[in-house]
Amino acid sequence: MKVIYTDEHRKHDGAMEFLNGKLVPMFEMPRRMDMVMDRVRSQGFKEILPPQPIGLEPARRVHSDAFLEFLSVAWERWHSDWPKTTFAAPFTFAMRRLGQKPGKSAVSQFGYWCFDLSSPFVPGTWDAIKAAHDVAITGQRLVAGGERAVFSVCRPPGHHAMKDMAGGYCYINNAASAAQAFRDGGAAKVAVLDVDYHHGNGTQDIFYDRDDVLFVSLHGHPDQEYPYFLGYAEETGRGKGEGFNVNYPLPWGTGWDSYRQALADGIRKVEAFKPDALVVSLGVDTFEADPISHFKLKSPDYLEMGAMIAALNKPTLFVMEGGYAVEEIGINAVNVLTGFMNA
Ligand code: OKP
Ligand code: ZN
Repeated sequence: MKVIYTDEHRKHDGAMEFLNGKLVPMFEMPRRMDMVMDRVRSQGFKEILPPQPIGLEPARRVHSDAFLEFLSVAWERWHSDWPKTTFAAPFTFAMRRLGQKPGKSAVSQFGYWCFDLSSPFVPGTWDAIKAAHDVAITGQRLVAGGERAVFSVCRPPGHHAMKDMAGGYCYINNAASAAQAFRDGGAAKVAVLDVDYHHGNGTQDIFYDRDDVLFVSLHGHPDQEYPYFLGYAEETGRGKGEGFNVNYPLPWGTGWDSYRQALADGIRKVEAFKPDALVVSLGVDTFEADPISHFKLKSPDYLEMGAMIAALNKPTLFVMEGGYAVEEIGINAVNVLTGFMNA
């Protein structure tokens, strides 16, 4: 399996985040991808390729122009208002239903284009965002060109990024952009299977009205877990998209036995949809030792997960999302790929 990777992600290092009433060092850190790539190399993956300079055109198909414009100038805007700071995040959030528009100040713009406090900007953030998207679409093009499967080592992650909002460590939705790129490249139907511990609210948002992209997500129940407002089983799609959004909210403490049953059900839904391509939002924060999550998967379970995904027998793009047990993130993520390849 080819692996797409670049060191550009290192430029994004967000320092601190709020977690349950405390300001703590950010869990989403560059070392995560070092651990993934160490494992990729030690497990003998030979073809590690840099991304092509794809640019933002694919992202424009799933995000608004004004939102992408914000991301591209967010750090400069912040820096000109607050030159003595090295970290940008909102203070307040726009109530868009009242029709507000973003104001001129950086604070106003951050509050308009972000839905939470966990997508900070530092000087290199935009470069890392663009690189992660290039990594995703480079992988997508290889799969569209005939590769059985490719692993796009994206950082920052993407599945919380909505059409016009950043949040949850995410800015551009790499998996959604890749799914759309499959469509634009001629695939009639694409499925996105999101196995990250957190609900892929951004991907759901982007495809909610559509019947050409099936979104299936397994995640911590929103009554208990981030992002708290979305991810319920009742969210099944809207308009012609009705029936093409499938959520499996699972309680804290979920282990492989019940996870496997939900995954098998989700995989049956993907199979029935008969997609031409599959995008996997690959988060391994379902791991028992993950510091911000509450599922109980063990490292060997990820081998079985990979084998179950392989049984779909679809051209498959793996897009890296979450996973914060840094010492084991490489083992767990690469176990999915190994299980897939050995199936
Ligand atoms: C990103 B991904 C909860 C704080 C949550 C954001 C979590 C984003 C997860 N008190 N912080 O889906 O792995
Ligand atoms: Zn997650």
